[in-house]
Amino acid sequence: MEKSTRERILQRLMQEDWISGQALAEQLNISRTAIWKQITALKEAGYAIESNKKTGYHLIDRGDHLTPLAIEHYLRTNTLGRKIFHVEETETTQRIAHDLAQQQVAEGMLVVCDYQTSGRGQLGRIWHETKGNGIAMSLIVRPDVPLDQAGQLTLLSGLALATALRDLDVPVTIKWPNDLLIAGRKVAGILTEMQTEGSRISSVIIGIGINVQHEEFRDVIADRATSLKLATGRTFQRAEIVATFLNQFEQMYTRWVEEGFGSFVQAWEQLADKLNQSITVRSRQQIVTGILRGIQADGTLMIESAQGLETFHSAELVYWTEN
Ligand code: BTX
Repeated sequence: MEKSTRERILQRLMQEDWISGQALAEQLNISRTAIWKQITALKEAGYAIESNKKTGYHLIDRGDHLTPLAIEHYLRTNTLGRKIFHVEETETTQRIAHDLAQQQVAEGMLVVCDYQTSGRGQLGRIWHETKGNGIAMSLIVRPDVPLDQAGQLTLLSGLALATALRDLDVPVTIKWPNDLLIAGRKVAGILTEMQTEGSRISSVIIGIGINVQHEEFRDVIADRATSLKLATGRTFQRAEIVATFLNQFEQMYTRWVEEGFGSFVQAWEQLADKLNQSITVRSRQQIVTGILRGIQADGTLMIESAQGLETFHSAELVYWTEN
């Protein structure tokens, strides 16, 4: 996607310590007045920029902006997230990603927004967001694997996100199949949805919601939610989290397409919440309580109950009563 003049100025400010208005004007082939107008707009958008008559402009603080430019700054991928569709506000990034996927956009396109007003969870549930605090993103992938393996992408994305957050010193665990927790509270959720063409996968939309800067939550989730800030006392750059996830996920995804999920089982189990502890599982057919023993090579959950070892392909671990 073409970078706007504003994004190009910001990019130059990120690359240089100080840069003069004259140099910017020459490099972007626009007038110094136009540069000055864009700098003013950037300041209004929350970027702290120092101006000096002699030395020009200096970016003091990048702020916590979830823009393509800010994400690219941390991105080390070849394909994933190299094209970003950014909107300030939308009902759900999943809808936009589904539409883009149908327009045949290439694998790796990321949809990201600053504020999602009607985020979707599983089974028609709601994913709550407050403006400017979280990350809501949807990644479009087109894996050439059999249909029945697509569900493993939920586990793989959870593993990549957990690994990325641990790289940022956040002690997350994974609640099978699609949630990330810190000390038993939900900090992130994953929703994967598939588009098919006959018996082929056309695309998988991996939707990820992460609570980052929240200091409180609305009543309905106050007993179960946490944010990176609440749990660690630190502030985070949301763009860095997005990019760190993509950097991690691209490596895992490439290996998964070639080799399958089996080689990720051990890493996944190391981060599994309640491994070897008692847990209740609810599937469409039954509710079972037993010991969580881990997952099989295809991602199926293993529970050791009074009946012996039981496996679950699609089910939910009961931590809270749903509302
Ligand atoms: P889930 O169905 O496992 O989780 C939804 C449940 O989690 C809710 O019923 C509620 O109890 C709780 N919950 C809702 N919001 C939050 C929150 N912010 N923090 C903690 N707990 C919460 C999880 O579904 C999958 C969520 C995916 C969200 C992403 S955001 C980007 C993409 N776009 C979109 O519309 N959905 C995905």
